[in-house]
Amino acid sequence: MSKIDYSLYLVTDRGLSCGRSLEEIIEASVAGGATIVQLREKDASTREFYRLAKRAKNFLHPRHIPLIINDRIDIALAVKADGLHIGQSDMPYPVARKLMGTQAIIGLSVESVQDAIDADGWDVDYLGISPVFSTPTKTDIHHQLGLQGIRDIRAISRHTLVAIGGIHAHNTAEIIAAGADSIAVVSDLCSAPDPCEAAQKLWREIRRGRGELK
Ligand code: TZP
Ligand code: MG
Repeated sequence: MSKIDYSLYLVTDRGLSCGRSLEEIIEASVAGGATIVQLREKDASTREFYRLAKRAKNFLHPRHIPLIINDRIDIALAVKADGLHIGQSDMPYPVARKLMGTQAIIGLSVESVQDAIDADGWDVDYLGISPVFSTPTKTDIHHQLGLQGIRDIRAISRHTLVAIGGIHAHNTAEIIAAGADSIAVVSDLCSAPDPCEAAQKLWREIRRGRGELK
């Protein structure tokens, strides 16, 4: 796959999708400009996750939108997803890289400057820096990075930085301006009454943060 555009990264959660299907959320978000999609379905059985991932891939592949699987390397391999996202307590990065191969996109969550320093010697494709702000979507994290945390990680990391956690249109521009290359969101798209419109709104703020719009 050619250069990956991480600008607007949808992370799915069917539990937050107000009864709508995964496809509905993905289709509408992509129509509004989502550039990459991660399936993060913590409550799905293996069979269910596999089916969801197959369907997502069938939709995304012809549109050249990368499909990333959260945590489940078996599912990522089974559906030939474009990549895998791992956290600090998931499969160690070197093992994941060995299993996924050199062409796969691998993203790693970091929650501190030290995590980012530790990742510097690895050829991860991006760092998910999290959580920028506290969020009801993920409650097992105690420390929020804030804008200063983004600046601190930007100052020491050579990697692409994808910010996640409590991100909405109102704080997107300042997150990008603080040094994040892009944003990942769960609830802002999955729970939006109109995910297409929500994605368009986020894109305007990404551009504003990049200094491309007033
Ligand atoms: N990792 C760190 S925060 C988070 C994840 C998966 C959840 C982000 O959810 P939301 O709804 O975009 O705040
Ligand atoms: Mg994980």
